[in-house]
Amino acid sequence: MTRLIIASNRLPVKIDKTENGMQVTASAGGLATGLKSYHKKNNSVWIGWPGVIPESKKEEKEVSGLLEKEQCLPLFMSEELITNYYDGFSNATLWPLFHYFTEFAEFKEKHWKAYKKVNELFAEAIIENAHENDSVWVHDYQLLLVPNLLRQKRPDLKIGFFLHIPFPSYEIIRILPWREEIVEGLLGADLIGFHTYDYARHFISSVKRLIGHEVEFNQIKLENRQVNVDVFPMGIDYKKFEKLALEVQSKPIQERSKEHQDIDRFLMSTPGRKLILSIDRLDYTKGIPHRLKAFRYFLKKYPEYKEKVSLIMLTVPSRTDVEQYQNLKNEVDILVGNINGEFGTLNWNPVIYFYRSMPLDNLVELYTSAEVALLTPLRDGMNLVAKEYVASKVHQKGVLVLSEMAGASKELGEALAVNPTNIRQTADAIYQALTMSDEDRSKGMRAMQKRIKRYDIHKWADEFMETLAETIEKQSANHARKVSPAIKNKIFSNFKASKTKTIFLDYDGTLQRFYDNPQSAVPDKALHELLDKLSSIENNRVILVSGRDRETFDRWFGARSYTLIAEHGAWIKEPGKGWKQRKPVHSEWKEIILPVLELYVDRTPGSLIEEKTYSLVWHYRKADIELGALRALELVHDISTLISNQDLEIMEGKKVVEVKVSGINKGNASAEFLHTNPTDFILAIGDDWTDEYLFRELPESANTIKVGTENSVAKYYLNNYLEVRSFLNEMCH
Ligand code: GDG
Repeated sequence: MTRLIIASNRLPVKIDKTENGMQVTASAGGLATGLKSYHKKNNSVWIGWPGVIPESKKEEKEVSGLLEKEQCLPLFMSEELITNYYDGFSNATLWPLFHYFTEFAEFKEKHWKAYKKVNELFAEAIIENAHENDSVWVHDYQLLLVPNLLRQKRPDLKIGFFLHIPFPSYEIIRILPWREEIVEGLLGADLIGFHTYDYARHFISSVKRLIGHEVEFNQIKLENRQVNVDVFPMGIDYKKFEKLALEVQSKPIQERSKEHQDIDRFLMSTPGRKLILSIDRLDYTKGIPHRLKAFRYFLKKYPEYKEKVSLIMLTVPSRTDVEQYQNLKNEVDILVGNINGEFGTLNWNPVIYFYRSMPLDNLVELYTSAEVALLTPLRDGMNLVAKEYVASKVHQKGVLVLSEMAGASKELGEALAVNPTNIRQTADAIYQALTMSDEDRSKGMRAMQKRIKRYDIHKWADEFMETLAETIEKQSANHARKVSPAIKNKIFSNFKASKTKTIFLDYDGTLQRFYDNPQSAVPDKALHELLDKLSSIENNRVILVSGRDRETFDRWFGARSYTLIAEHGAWIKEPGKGWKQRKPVHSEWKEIILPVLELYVDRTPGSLIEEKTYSLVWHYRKADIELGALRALELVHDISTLISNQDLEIMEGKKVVEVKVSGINKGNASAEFLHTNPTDFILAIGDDWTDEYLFRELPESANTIKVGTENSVAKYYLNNYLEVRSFLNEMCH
């Protein structure tokens, strides 16, 4: 049975060294609490840092022993590694950058080195524990390099990755000196999950722009496999919060916790008193100063709420050694002091401020008691607190004011959405929340509850794992078509045994790599030698079938002993003879189409026009990848209306749009050739969709090979032009 290995920076439990020895306690935070139950019920192992640095081998053993009971494996790190990898690269580089706080991001080589080192340690620990074909689920920004490190050494593993924080726009990620390594690191995974579609599309755009891979919908096409990118908005353990909320609310007042009784007393001391709640780690991404300013503005604008409303703010200490966090703490302390000083009375504090963490029960007491939750991060991957608040509002008596910059805002559409930097808007949203009718309040709450109850943490984890399994299944179905040694041997022995043989080969992308400028794709010496060798085999005909213009083809191959079919089948040249046209040319249409293409060249920097006898081609390989694709769509649309009454057609190839006289394609040119030159053996290799005409027209017995893993009618595939060359080289022997 295959197992699941989970890897994250922290384990779901942490070890504390106390006077009474080592203690195991649950880790706080969304990832740990969320995945814990999934981990327990499945046969999985969780690898991560245990939160302690053992001082001896004996202590290490003790920690490992304690964790074994929790199905956890510790990854120990030295103090120095933690400082540079965790405080350094993870929290002083990636965290600020990925949350758009570019001014806080540090770029230090020593941090990067430690980050690489720790990612290697994680990969090694996973590899040591992974059986063949196990699944591995890697989590979060501290381990971005792990997927590729695993892929290099253990391609048998099923590798999933989930990012819990935002993936920023390309304009941000491009700032990072190690941006390519980071993106390549992630591409080692089979499936990469994000909380929202925006993060997924930013990632895809970065892959296209930084590495240049092709993308089809949410599939990234690598040379030899595909990476699936998908959206899985993380949920919470809904039932747990619902149950706890019912429990704390149904307790008679005198049996409630001391903290809960304090809240009750506070609320009852003045008629109509209400609590607004916010909970977050004290982090600059959470927008705490903006929130306080909005609350101050609210008190100024709506003075009738004095002594009626308090903001209860639970801020959990976080990364306290880091300067920005210390500065933030000072700023928050001052703001809270100012507001309480300015507005407070003898029996009323406008802001009730806690700088510590609380047990879960107390957290739920706060959720159930607060009429409004005010969650206003400047950036937040998801924000689970928002969902926990909604789940805890079992009587629907609450309103959520939520920043539109939190991933959760995508699912919690009934919340009052605010731009957290807009102080006035946030203040008005607080007012709106406090004055909302019971009916509107419960309608909104019910709708949100229904949604997050269905897509809870269990569903989230199950869906991720199911998608990972499906991704692998698709990949293996695809692999079945890959030219394996057995398929190769079959083709080679047929080739040898056949009396007459014919090989159709496309040029660009099949025998040669793509160049930004198509004229640079000149055949190299090795390619000439290969083609000469192939065509010198007795009773073997080699035909190059390309979309290229005949002048270029003539220059490159005119003197060679093989047949050339140029311009998608418009021209044919037998060895030692001249070019023959397959259909009379008409070219009046070019006067109409050329100015349109020129307009597109002007509007798309980097693109260019190529003129052939039968066609006009707009190349956009050198243009911005997204602009090029967009303009190609527009161009096809514009031209379609222009050519409707003419004998023309549009072909979209790889980074080209070609307008050509219709009824001419690689397929009918090759069929015509075969008609006059019958053969016992056919091999055809091509990479783009113009080659599909060729594959389709050939008899069923033909050996058709597509270059690349896209859908094709070809029987088999090879990954790239290098594999094609080595396949053909082997065939010559
Ligand atoms: C990252 C992303 C994403 C908080 N204070 C206490 C406490 N908590 C619990 C909450 C909640 C969790 O911690 C916080 O989760 P968030 O999602 O709000 O924020 P991050 O810690 O920044 O998490 C975030 C998340 O990963 C998951 O993908 O949503 O965007 O930044 O569960 O209840 N728990 C207890 N005492 C506290 O004082 N017991």
